[in-house]
Amino acid sequence: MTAPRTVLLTGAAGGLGTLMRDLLPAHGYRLRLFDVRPVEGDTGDAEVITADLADEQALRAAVRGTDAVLHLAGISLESTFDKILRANIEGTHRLYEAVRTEGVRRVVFASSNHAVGFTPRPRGDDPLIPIGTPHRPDTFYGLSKCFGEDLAQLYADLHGIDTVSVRIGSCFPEPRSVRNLSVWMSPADGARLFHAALSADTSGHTVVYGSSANTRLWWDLSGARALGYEPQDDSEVYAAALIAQQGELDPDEPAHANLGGPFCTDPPIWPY
Ligand code: NAI
Ligand code: 15L
Repeated sequence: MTAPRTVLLTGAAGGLGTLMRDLLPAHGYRLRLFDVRPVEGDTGDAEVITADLADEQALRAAVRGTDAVLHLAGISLESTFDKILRANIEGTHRLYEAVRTEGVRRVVFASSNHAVGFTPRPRGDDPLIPIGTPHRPDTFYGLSKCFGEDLAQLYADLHGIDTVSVRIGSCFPEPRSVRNLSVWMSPADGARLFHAALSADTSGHTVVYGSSANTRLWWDLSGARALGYEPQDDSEVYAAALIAQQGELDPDEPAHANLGGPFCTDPPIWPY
């Protein structure tokens, strides 16, 4: 496919959206920013749309004329089922309907490690978690990401819309926990991976894990690399300080046993 140039960035006012709207233009994109909250700060020459994913007309207008969508908008932590249903499940469905109606051919979907959060994390010489591991959500939030991935598959099979679903680990400026050391995606690597996902010559629905090339990696990054992603960062530079502060992960702790970490306990416990 031709490399997309104009990209609709949903969730542009959020943490990851704010990082990506700074970093993605350097990869050659002109961004259109969409969020239910006003997008604060310098938006450069980007067009800004303040609207809810529930607003079909606003979504259609937002999608119209773009080459691809990077879909970050939604509730990003555990919440009530009703709130998750509205923002993540119905919202993502409405977005795909707008994409289908307006003839956009590529979506990059911000899935999450929490779609497979109850998968036991590797220990010792265990193999890395493969991309084909079955859905095993740890929260209603994770369940909505399973839905998003399946929705992407449906729209690929039925309507020929290509999606790359990125099961993001933790994308913050720095890792915040010992668990994050295994799943952290630096913002710069995040931009590299989203760029690869937006522009790769791939069709149908592709699912990849999203992280930096961490020494303590828990999952297989080969799918992301096959898109052309070349991670440059490793969380190991933060390891000594975080371990001194929080201690090593305890394999007998329920909050440390699985990929999703503290999302697997009720309620989830900080730090993630
Ligand atoms: P965030 O909570 O900071 O940002 C989400 C944005 O979506 C907010 O600005 C919010 O206003 C917007 N939003 C929520 N509901 C909306 C609606 N109905 N209509 C329009 N906009 C709406 O989350 P963050 O950290 O920026 O994450 C972005 C995406 O990436 C989320 O989908 C999240 O699930 C996913 N993700 C993020 C990870 C991370 O480490 N930051 C890890 C795994 C997945
Ligand atoms: C996610 O899916 C969340 O959106 C993000 O805020 C982090 O908590 C991340 O997972 C994580 O697993 O650390």
